[in-house]
Amino acid sequence: MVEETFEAPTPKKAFALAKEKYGQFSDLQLLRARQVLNREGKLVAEITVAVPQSEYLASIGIDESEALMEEIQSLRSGIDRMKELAGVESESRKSVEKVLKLLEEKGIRRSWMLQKIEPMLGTSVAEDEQLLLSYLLEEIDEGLVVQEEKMGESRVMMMVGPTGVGKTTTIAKMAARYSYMLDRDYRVALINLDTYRAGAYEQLDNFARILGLEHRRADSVERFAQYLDELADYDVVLVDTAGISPFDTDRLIKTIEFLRSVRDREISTNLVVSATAKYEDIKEIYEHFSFINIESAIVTKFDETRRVGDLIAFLTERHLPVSYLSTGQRVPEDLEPASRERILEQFLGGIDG
Ligand SMILES: Nc1nc2c(ncn2[C@@H]2O[C@H](COP(=O)(O)OP(=O)(O)OP(=O)(O)O)[C@@H](O)[C@H]2O)c(=O)[nH]1
Ligand SMILES: [Mg+2]
Repeated sequence: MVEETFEAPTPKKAFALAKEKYGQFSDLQLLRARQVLNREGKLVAEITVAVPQSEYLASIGIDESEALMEEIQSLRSGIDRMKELAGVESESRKSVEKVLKLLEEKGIRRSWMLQKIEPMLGTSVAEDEQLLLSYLLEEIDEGLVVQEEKMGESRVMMMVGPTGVGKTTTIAKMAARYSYMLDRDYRVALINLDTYRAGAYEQLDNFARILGLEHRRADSVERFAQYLDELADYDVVLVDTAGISPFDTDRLIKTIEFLRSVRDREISTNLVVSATAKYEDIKEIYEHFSFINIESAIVTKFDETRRVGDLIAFLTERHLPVSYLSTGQRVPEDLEPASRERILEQFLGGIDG
């Protein structure tokens, strides 16, 4: 695939530009969408798409075999470089390999670890398995960022994420938590932007009724802005959104438009991810949502797996703060503010034994 980036005042317009140019291609994938400052310092929408290489080359009049030769050449030099590195045989290689393998099986990425242990190579740390393991675990510990629960300030919190991860359940838990489980009773209201799935509104509405919470359904950008205005006196406004798969560009753009429409109120956007997701999936999801300024990750289904290495690997590499852990289906009990100890404990289960 060949990538190209388009810039426009809004994501919709940027995607329209991509469609105009590549709409007739057999495949057009949206890879990334984000907000950037352009050369004039203006906030603009930037969208990166990918199209099939052969069609792209044909469209600009290049023979594919030439391009292929170039690629092979660059691969060759890469292999030569790897051979060189492999030649640097040392005492510590075996222990390094053993520790890398152990953590790799737990989900931590080899490339990340290699980068971290590079300064240790050739020192005594690299020759001692236990020391090396502790060193890497410390690096992981340091890389994990936890966001403290922010109470006491009026907030609008939006949950975004793929379908079925537990966005709505987490909102219900949070609504209860803020309403009556903390130091004081916070005024909580709910807004639902999920107008796609049948029953999405009702799922939360039953719960809102039991707790006596204000709950609104916003089916347009204007309504959303209006409701936020009307709910300005509330301590916490929780916004539920439709699940978006990484292939669903239209829904993503709609969610972004909702966010961009509100200028006078800051919205904290939280990416809801499942602890059971694989590294590549989390990465894809995160990149998909990168247009939106993600403030924190909320990790759900923490009860369903002990293998949280993929998640940890991603969080530490991106320094993405985790705010809450969802640890089961029970509302409201199964929600806790994130803690590094808790995440590491889950990760370490089984490593020592
Ligand atoms: N085991 C476990 N199940 C969970 C957790 N959080 C949510 N679930 C379950 O996951 C399922 C989907 O939850 P929802 O809250 O509807 O997910 P959603 O992200 O709102 O889904 P869409 O709106 O369809 O995108 C439900 O059966 C929840 O009970 C959790 O932490 N652990
Ligand atoms: Mg939902």
